[in-house]
Amino acid sequence: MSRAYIALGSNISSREGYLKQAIDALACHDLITIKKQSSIYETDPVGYEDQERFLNQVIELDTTYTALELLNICQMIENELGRKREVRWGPRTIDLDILLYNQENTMKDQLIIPHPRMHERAFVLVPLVELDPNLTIPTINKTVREQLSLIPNQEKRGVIKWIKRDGAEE
Ligand code: A4P
Ligand code: MG
Repeated sequence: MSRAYIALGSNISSREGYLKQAIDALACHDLITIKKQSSIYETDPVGYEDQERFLNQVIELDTTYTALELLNICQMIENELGRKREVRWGPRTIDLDILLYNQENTMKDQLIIPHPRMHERAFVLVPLVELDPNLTIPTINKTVREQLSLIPNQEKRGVIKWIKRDGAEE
């Protein structure tokens, strides 16, 4: 059995709906068991900034799929949920990134694990610390808590726990 962490992100309405549908679609697989879900965070866009704010979340799962099989499943779910790839880092119904797979270090054409930008991103580290602060990122040999403490406060302020309000736009 392998343990993986997946980051989810959406900035096209209904953002919460897309997060939920993606988690449900992963949970449908017999060989995947979702163990934990972080809170949902509303986050300022990073990289390409001229776009709507994201909802981001991280989940922990156990699986007997290989990392590549898991990537294929994630990409199928992205396609089913209407993901279009027009602008790099641009708006998306759903993005599913594999952050960690056991403590493996993988660099293939289609798959890099740990995700190469995870350690720079408050929108990944904040929810990940919530799931397990002592998790190690093997490429930098630091725990996620240690790594989050190195992120500038200004970036952390762009990651706010999201609370659903009745009637509000999701
Ligand atoms: N790929 C390689 N490694 C992985 C991995 N560990 N997990 C390949 C998933 N995919 C991986 O991804 C491009 C290619 O990366 C895939 O074909 C896969 O084989 P993509 O999902 O098609 O394109 P993308 O999402 O635009 O690229 P990427 O690299 O996932 O983007 P990032 O770096 O994740 O940035 N701001 C906020 N606040 N919240 C966000 O969620 N997301 C992005 C996307 C930018 N800014 C954001 C957010
Ligand atoms: Mg992606």
